[in-house]
Amino acid sequence: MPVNAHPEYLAAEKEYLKAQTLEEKMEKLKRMISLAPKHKGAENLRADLKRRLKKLQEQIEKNKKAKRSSRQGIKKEELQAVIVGHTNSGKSSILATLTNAKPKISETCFTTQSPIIGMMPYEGVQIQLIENPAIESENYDKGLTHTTDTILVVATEIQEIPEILHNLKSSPAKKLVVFNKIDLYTENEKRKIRSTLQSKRYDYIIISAKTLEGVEELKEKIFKSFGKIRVYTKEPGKEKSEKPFVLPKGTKIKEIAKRIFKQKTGNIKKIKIWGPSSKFPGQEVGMDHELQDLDVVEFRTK
Ligand SMILES: Nc1nc2c(ncn2[C@@H]2O[C@H](COP(=O)(O)OP(=O)(O)OP(=O)(O)O)[C@@H](O)[C@H]2O)c(=O)[nH]1
Ligand SMILES: [Mg+2]
Repeated sequence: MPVNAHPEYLAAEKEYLKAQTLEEKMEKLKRMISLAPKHKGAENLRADLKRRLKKLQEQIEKNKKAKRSSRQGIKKEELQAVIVGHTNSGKSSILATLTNAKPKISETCFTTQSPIIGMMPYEGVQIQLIENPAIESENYDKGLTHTTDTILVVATEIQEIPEILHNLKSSPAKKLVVFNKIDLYTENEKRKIRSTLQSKRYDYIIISAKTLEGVEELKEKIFKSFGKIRVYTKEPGKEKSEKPFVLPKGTKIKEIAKRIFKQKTGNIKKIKIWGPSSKFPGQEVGMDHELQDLDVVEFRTK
């Protein structure tokens, strides 16, 4: 110890070496600088610490910029969910199971370093899913959680959930708890997990990205979380459209009519409906009829 450093300085140095993120490192380094010996013999040490601090600050700024530009590259689709959770919880595995994306999956921590996008087809609609890097890493993009519709909170232990939800408090998105790696538990343990999740009143689902248990139900829950309905249209005597309209719950027929016929809704002579909102197949209804998920509407113009 040629510069006769104070024990407090040495303790700060230890913490600095243990720090996980760049922000944490910067904080500890600032403390080291404030505790560094002030005498002339320690001049080099002080200069070195300041150099390190400058480098760290530059690195942090660079990462922030990269994050901003990577987010600019993500165009938000109409229906979007972001996958959030600790490292190794299986976020990439879930993304790979549900979408066309091919993220790297590995047992080593912090494999995903930037957001990864995938598209999940679900009964005629496309849902955009984004894996956010681990919540405890410096690559985690909090901004994504503010603009998305739904957040999939991935956890493999009950205790993680409240802490992650707390972190997401400022986000207006719906939160769906996805308890992953359920294949690692016995039936008895599973029952306990289920009843705990229930008692905490989480909107939750238990899955295994490995055995695919619960994955179909997860897709359905993701779609339902958006609070949207799918409505197909058909022309008289023809099959229903391949792609549905995706509309807010409570939408009335006139909204679809406006989209299809623009100013010419006056040309519509007859409206028929099949599906959940109809009393019987082909029921004749008016413009104010409220639509439900999976309805089929037929407009007759003459
Ligand atoms: N047994 C079991 N293992 C799983 C399951 N899902 C993921 N894994 C394994 O858990 C490890 C981590 O999976 P990833 O999907 O890479 O996890 P991640 O959350 O994306 O992790 P990072 O991107 O590194 O933060 C891998 O070895 C996966 O094979 C599961 O349902 N059951
Ligand atoms: Mg990953």
